[in-house]
Amino acid sequence: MEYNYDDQNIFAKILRGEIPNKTAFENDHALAFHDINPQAPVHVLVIPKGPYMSLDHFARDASADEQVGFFAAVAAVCEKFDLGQGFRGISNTRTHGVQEVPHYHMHILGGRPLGRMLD
Ligand code: IU
Repeated sequence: MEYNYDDQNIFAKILRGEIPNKTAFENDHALAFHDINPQAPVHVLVIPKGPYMSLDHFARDASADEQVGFFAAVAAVCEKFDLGQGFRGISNTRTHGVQEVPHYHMHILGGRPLGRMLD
């Protein structure tokens, strides 16, 4: 699926430093920051620095270095917030997935038992 990345989305502005964020971790290819409306004791969003709208676009179009950097950031967040008892990684995608911000992000939720998620 082709797509037009909107560089005015809120996470693009965060990446450019135009809007502040509460950074949890950063490397060359990814930024992790605390969600402004946390749904769990730990609720961090991990985003790639490149212009990818969704999980499938990132998986298809990002370079190996970008993908490794992104997942290194996911691992660093899990380590930093002591998520050894478990967590949930979610990437809401487009309309059916109720994605609100059109820049790929993975929610990392943890710090308490999360229950089943079926919807
Ligand atoms: P999405 O449905 O997966 O696209 O959810 C977007 C998330 O981004 C949601 O949990 C918001 O609370 C969060 N967020 C944020 O952390 N900072 C912002 O400035 C905005 C949204 I707008």
